[in-house]
Amino acid sequence: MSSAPTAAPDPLDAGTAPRRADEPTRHADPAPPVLADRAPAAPELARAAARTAGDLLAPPSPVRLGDVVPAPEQVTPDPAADFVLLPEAAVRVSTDPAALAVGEQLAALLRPATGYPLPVTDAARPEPAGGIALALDDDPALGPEGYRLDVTPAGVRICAATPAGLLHGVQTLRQLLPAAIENPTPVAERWVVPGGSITDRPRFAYRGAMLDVARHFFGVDDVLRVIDHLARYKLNHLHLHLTDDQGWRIAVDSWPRLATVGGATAVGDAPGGSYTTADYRRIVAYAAERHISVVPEIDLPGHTNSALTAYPELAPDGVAPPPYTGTEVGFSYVDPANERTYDFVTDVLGEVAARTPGPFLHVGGDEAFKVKGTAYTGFVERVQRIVADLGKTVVGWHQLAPAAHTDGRVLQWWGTDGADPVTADAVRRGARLILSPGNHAYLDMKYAPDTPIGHDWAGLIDVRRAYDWDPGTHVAGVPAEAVLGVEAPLWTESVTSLAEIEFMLLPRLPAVAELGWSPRATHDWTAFRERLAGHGRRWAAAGITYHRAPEIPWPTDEPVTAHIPTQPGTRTTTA
Ligand code: TNX
Repeated sequence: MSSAPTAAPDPLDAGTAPRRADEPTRHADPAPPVLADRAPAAPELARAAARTAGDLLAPPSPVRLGDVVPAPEQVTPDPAADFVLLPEAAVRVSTDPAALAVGEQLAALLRPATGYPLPVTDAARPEPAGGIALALDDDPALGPEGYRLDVTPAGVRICAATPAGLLHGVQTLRQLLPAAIENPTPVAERWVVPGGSITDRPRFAYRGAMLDVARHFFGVDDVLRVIDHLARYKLNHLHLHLTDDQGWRIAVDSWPRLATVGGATAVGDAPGGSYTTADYRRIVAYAAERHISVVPEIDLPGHTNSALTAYPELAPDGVAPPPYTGTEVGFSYVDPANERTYDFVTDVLGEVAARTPGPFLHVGGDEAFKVKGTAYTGFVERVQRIVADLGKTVVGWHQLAPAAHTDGRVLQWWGTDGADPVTADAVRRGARLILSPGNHAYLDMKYAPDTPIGHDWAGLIDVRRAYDWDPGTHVAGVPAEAVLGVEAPLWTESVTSLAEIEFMLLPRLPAVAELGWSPRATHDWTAFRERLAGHGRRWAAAGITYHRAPEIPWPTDEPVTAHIPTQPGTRTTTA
């Protein structure tokens, strides 16, 4: 740059050092945290001088303020107000245990790569003071999950009405730092945050992802890592598909053989497994710290072969079927004409509800091909009442639609054709929808014909297809007000490892997350693919696997560390 100084400024002459011609005067007072009632000590002077020298030579932030996924509601950049995080910075937080927990999470996210101590302190009115302030204030305009982020040379301030809003602001701040912030060990980097303000809040209340832990079992640590990915993109629900023909994955004290017998198998020859009560509580608590609610699914009345192997009394013929490790669907069911089935449902849902702080219980209801007509709707109506009696809100796949309405009921729509009069009718009777269109949001679909794992029954889903739909208008006759939100399900017939989970989630999960969070006015494929491109570098730095989808302009300097599965994980064919 022609205006760059030819001689290094005198580091101890902060006040008179020459400025670059393009350097605004904003840094004239870099506001070091100097106490007013005493003369600054030599180390403070040296730090202030070094900071000024650094500013004079510094390039602007490599990230623009709007480079955030999901796109924020309102972004006002101020290129004259970049902030640089320095080693002595602290995280100051409102005096509130949940807000302090968010402050601790922020510090834990920033410490590894910066190597800075980043102490977390509480204050009645936290001020940035050369660091980061997280302030709870009850600006009603931000709503239960919104936040405001202000970046000035003096520091970063995130305000929200709730700890959840603060955490969303933290995730935004994380994306505004250079990608090296994701490194697990310290790196030499100028930790600059682009100046300006963001005001942000979600379009939809429910933003989720589903992990099928029944077809293949994934241990607690894998689930916690998936929760981290959800939190990064401001999702607030993790739906766990806990039971299916191939395995029962949650311990139930009153029906112990469900886990010990029903949990022993998985698709193909893969090992089975199930979560103990303590495991499940760990998942729920880890999610709750990230303001994510777990939605447990017990799939009924179909998809129950594993339960029938454990308790043949629930089978229509009373005979235990052989364990099932294939991937066909629709053949198994608990007997809707047997009262013992309702004891089973009441006990299982009761135990799961007692361990689940969130409001929702998911009861499946899909592909029960052998339970038809009034046998099916009668069963569903009884199950809906059981859930209501437990004080929970029932969620089910949209096959529940023909059953009678019950207060608050939520249908998860996984259709591929937005003309669905049966679902639209259930909405007219009061149901709300979670949208998971099979041909846009199903993350078990292949990206392209040569994707080594995944299905294609709902078509191929590249990143653009995951992004290009509008939850507010997708199902005919369903107004946006009836849409609770969106969810991206990952079925795991062909997915066998954490790396494969990540390969299918990334980069499509952020696309669905943006549909759930961002105002429709920000929807723009060209802008999205450019914003998303910078995330490859972040995932690589964090050791996260992702698919280098060809339609995303990934930076070419990025090290390609991503693992791409080469072994097709599917060991059997899918229906
Ligand atoms: C349909 S979607 C299913 C699942 C399969 C999935 C595979 C739904 C509610 N049921 O049982 O795993 O397709 O894509």
